[in-house]
Amino acid sequence: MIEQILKNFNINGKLLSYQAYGEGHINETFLCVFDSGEKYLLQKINANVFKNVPALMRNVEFVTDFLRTKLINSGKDPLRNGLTLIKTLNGERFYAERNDYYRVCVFIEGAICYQTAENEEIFYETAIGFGNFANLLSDFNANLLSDTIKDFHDTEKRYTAFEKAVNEDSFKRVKSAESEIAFALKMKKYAPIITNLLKSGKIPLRVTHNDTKLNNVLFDALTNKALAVIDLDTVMRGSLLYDFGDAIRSGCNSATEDEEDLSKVTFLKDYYQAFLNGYLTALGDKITPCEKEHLSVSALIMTLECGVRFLTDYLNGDTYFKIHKQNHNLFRARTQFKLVEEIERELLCQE
Ligand code: ADP
Ligand code: GN1
Ligand code: MG
Repeated sequence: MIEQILKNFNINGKLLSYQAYGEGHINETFLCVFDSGEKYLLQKINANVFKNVPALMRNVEFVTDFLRTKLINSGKDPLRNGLTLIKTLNGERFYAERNDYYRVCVFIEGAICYQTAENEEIFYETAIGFGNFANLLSDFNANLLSDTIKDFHDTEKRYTAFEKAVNEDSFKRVKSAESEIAFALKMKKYAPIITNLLKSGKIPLRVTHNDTKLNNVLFDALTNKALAVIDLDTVMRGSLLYDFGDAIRSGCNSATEDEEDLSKVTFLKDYYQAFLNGYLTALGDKITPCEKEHLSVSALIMTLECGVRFLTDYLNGDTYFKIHKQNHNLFRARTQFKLVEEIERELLCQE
């Protein structure tokens, strides 16, 4: 099956082996090794999540082409410092079969990615990676990009979907998540902050990554320096606060996103400071005073939003995020809410 799909792409040689790869929650990813020694990643794009795959792949191509020129101009290796798409034999960006969509990119060798930040230096480097990414895209024409997921980080709309899931209770799971639901509702006051700043023009709409979790940066395995920002499916117009807040959500957690023992989950304030330093260094003067002022609250909002999304998916019967065990989305929601509590106490109460 995988072999047949790969035959549609512009790759020389014979497939030797393939294996499922990575820990993403959305796409299905396979590492494919050819007899030439070349390695590629084949991804089945999640068409349940991304409703318009052709538009998504156009975005990815726009962005990777734009970044490639910049990388070459600054003397970097575009094959290692960015994603490189392989086209199909027909020159298309993806291959479609029935309602399934596949794409292939060059596998970046000698790279690692982290599921949790092992130390502050790694998280500082993550900030350099995402900060440089934002900086490089700061003169990219945002109007070229389609919204791959409408209202992706509109936290208020995420609450609307959550409250609908609670009211419908289609899977009779509300009872088992009463305290999490109550917590989410208590925190609802934070939901409109970023959306209102954008609506009133107090902060700009930019081209942002929108999924700045730790495992979406590849590191050079030898130097441990940030190598490439990957997972470009959600690159579209957004706020810098989305990217900052979501990175803090994923990297300042002392445990994994799905840790069941909440006593292991704490918000790492030193890591927050390390990320902040790296992000501000990489962005230079590209950040506005109003954005800067809202960085700490964005950490709370993005963590809350993610928790609400996990909880909504739990209530809706786990149709969005891949799950690997029973109650997986509920466990994920709990870690996010524990972090929210701590972020509020550690970052916001003293302001
Ligand atoms: P998802 O949307 O499911 O998170 P990603 O595009 O992030 O999918 O890919 C999943 C994982 O595959 C990443 O976390 C990373 O470990 C690995 N990966 C993705 N692209 C590459 C690449 N070009 N080279 C090496 N590893 C990659
Ligand atoms: C998903 O694709 P992945 O695993 O990098 C999700 C993010 C969530 C994240 C939570 C397109 O990211 O929005 O923050 O899971 N991506 C999409 O781990 O919904
Ligand atoms: Mg990913």
